[in-house]
Amino acid sequence: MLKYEDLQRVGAELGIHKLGVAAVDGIASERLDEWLNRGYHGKMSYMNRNQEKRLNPGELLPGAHSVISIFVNYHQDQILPELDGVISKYARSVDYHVVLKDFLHELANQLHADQVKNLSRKQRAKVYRVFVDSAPVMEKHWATAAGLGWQGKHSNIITREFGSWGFLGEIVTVEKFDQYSVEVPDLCGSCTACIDSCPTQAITEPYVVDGSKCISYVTIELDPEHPIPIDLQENMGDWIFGCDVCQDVCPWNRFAKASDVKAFIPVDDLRSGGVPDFSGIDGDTFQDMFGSTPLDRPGLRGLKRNQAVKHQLKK
Ligand code: B12
Ligand code: SF4
Ligand code: SF4
Repeated sequence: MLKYEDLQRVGAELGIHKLGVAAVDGIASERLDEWLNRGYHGKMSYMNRNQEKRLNPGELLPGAHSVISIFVNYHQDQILPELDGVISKYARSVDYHVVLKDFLHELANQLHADQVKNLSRKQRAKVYRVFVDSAPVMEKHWATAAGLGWQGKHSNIITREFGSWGFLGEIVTVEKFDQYSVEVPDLCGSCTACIDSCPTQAITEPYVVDGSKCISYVTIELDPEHPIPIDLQENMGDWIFGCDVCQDVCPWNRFAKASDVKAFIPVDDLRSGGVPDFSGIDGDTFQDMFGSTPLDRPGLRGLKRNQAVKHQLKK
């Protein structure tokens, strides 16, 4: 049995901005099924796989009893130099998967000190597992269940303290807690700012995003071998990697605080030179400049495709 009080104490000592814990429960499949049936995943075929695991953490870790969820603020308030295209705030620094995994491993180690002492790495993996984004885990569901915040109408998790500029990560554990978190209410009220301002009308109804129409999807997830659909190109504006519009307009982000996590300070090349013209850069230079950042996902080919759309629009 783990203590809720220890979870909050260790989390605060490690500098994790928000954390909570939910008891494992199967997730109802209807909304995910509907989202997939409507084709809102586009070509993200990984969203259509491993549904048993996605809906039930017990399939990822047999005997799982609790899901600890963390929220780490990445907001930066410094203004970057003139850019040849805009890169979403979340992608200007070291890849968040690395940063969050470090937080999660440290937190999990400390919390399970008694349970895992003398255990090999393989044996530990039967006690707890950590996840950030890449595994089939419904991270927003668990963040809500762990009381970190509510799912806004743009579908991201919003916290009262930091708004929505934060990454999520989880520890799934076989341990039970002496106390579980309480969910917080939805505070969107009658606001519809995110829905009204989405450049591609990707928020088809409150809380539902058609991923295939989202600028984030076409600039990051859509394989560089595929051209961006023309109707979306016309509405991409200056975005060449990700999109922050629905979060920029959210009133809950007005009071966002700059993150104290040093790893989230933008990389030198973006701070000093801004976004380069990718057509003039070779693969090695790209790796040196941006290999440690999320820009490596679409890679140089993807960024060239995206920037070409922006250049075309300016003509
Ligand atoms: C696939 C994916 C995408 C896709 C699809 C987006 C989407 N909304 O699903 C694309 C590529 C478009 C994308 C974009 C972005 N993403 Co993304 N993405 C994911 C991923 C891998 C899975 C999300 C998922 O399961 N989608 C499937 C659908 C079914 O889930 P859903 O949106 O939660 O849908 C629910 C609601 O519609 C709800 N619902 C339906 N009706 C109603 C009614 C009410 C009243 C309520 C409350 C709910 C509700 O039911 C559905 C099922 O639960 C997660 C990581 C993870 N493993 O969870 C990151 C994740 C969600 N992404 C993240 C981020 C940061 C982004 C971007 C902000 C990046 C950017 N700046 O460009 C954008 C935001 C775009 C947006 N408005 O959603 C963060 C969000 C952090 C946060 N604070 O919430 C995550 C959690 C990654 C992480 N580890 O931090 N993403
Ligand atoms: S990230 Fe941009 S394109 Fe995607 S839903 Fe939000 S505003 Fe729309
Ligand atoms: S912009 Fe308004 S409706 Fe959208 S998530 Fe923020 S508070 Fe909710």
